[in-house]
Amino acid sequence: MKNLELARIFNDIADMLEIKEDRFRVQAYRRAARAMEALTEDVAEVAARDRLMDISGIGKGLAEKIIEYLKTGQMKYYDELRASLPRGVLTLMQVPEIGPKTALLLHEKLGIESIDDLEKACKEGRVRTLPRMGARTEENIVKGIELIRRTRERLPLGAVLPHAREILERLGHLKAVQQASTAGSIRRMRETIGDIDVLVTSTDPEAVMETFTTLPAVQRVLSKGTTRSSVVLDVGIQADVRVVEPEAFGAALQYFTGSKEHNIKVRERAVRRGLKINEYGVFRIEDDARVAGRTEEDVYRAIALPWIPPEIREDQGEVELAERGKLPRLIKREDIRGDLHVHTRWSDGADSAEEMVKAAKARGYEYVAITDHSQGLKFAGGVTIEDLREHAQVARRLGDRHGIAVLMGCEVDILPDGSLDYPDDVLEELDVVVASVHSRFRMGAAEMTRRIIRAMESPHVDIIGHMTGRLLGSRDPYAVEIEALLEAAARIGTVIEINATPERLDIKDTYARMARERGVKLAINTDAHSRHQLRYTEFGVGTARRGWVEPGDVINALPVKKLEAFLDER
Ligand code: DGT
Ligand code: CA
Ligand code: CA
Ligand code: ZN
Repeated sequence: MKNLELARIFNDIADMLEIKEDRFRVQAYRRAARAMEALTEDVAEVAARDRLMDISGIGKGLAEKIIEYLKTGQMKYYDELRASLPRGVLTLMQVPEIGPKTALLLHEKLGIESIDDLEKACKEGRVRTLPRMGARTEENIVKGIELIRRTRERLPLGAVLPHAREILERLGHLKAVQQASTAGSIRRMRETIGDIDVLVTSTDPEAVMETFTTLPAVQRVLSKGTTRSSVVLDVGIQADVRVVEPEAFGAALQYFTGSKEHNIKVRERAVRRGLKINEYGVFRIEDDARVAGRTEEDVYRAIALPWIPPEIREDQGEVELAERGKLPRLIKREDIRGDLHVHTRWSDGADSAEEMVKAAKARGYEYVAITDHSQGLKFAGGVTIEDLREHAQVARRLGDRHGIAVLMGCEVDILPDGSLDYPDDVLEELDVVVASVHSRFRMGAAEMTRRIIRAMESPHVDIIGHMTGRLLGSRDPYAVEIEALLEAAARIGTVIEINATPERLDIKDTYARMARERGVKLAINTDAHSRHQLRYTEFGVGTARRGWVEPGDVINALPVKKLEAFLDER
């Protein structure tokens, strides 16, 4: 699939257009990049059906560029832009601290062309000689460089899962394949993935490996055998496929799903019972007889445990709880009855409110909240008070028309002092208010914590959106006192969001668990900026499950009447 490649190219084009200060087209290309990221289908197939322009954010010009790239592997416009800029400028912009102007300046004044050059210049104190740069800037740049180096080896789950599914599907379609599953961190829904692990059972391992190593997405074959092959996919991640015997499928699945720490616990437990567990099965130590292995349930049963969901196999107390029959009843995707954080073209979304409402209905939701950005957030198309009131009327009619409850809301910006970007009387008129921080990320932890608690204390704020502000691979969470925030949320009754956008997953799994332990209610929201992104819910649910979250903890698992009653009471 070329979807992510195209997303990267469009993002690069947007970066280069920023240097050229072509505001309007920057937006268009960012939107197109998001559309490519969110597209579940192979873009080549959409192109083959001549339906590219049905994708939100893709017009005629962009569709032509996509087709050009699919046909020739090149995009002239992209190549020309690249050629028109000095070497290295685009690379420098990968560093979170560096915008287009700074990148150009660094190149012109200091001759910096690479990230290594930049790091050296910072450490030697040369960057501070430039206008508006100081020792603090140098420190922040070095931190930014460390962040990209630290995360570059792993990719966000959201970028990897479609590829893993593609592999499963292609192999699963082979006649010679009986069972197929992902294993490893993908199956555990970790937020980032080191490599893709896939297991299959097959009567014809050679055919499986031939298909696997020649998939269109394979860039390089690392090894090819009959029981195991490894490749590198063109998105830059390794994938391993193992073929195992049907009698051992459950044991192999348990073993390769991990985590390592969970498996150590499980193995120790087996040994205490005179058993040995490995990827081939569960065996009696005294006579090596196999007692289990065909299914994972059998493996866990052999050591007197119920099956444990992969997302919580992290040795964080799950084995002990399983032993006492007290495992949580983890939330499932089907439990989610609506989305409470959705953007439309009224601010920076790619689709109209009506399209979002229809898409929510098509997912089987009972409700959806329209929550565009507030007035002060100019770069994200913040909505004026007058427009907001008009939108509210439109939104309510949409609900009747499409047979789904449409809640009118907003994502109100939390200003640096903790006050909100709409006055109280405006917020009061809305059904649901998400409040989030979008500026001044660098204040100290105490000040940031006070800022967010002050927002929670507003009687109109229902939900705190993406509470730590992190972007996987490009921005660390802001300094905040998580426990203080969760305790305030519990005291005040504020709902905390699990933002399901794959680069955010904010709050993260461990914080979600801390939240529910304190009785804080959660909302699993996509923050969708196009109708395709409503599917991000699964990543939020994965994060919630890793945080031991049950349906009763999540307000958008409530039926619509109960949700409305909950919001009214607040
Ligand atoms: P990743 O790929 O870094 O995102 O994380 P995982 O958990 O997928 O790790 P990976 O791919 O190295 O191995 C997959 C699973 O296989 C791992 O979760 C547990 C199991 N495994 C791998 N190597 C070992 C090992 O040396 N000892 C044990 N007990 N288990 C292992
Ligand atoms: Ca792995
Ligand atoms: Ca692996
Ligand atoms: Zn948002």
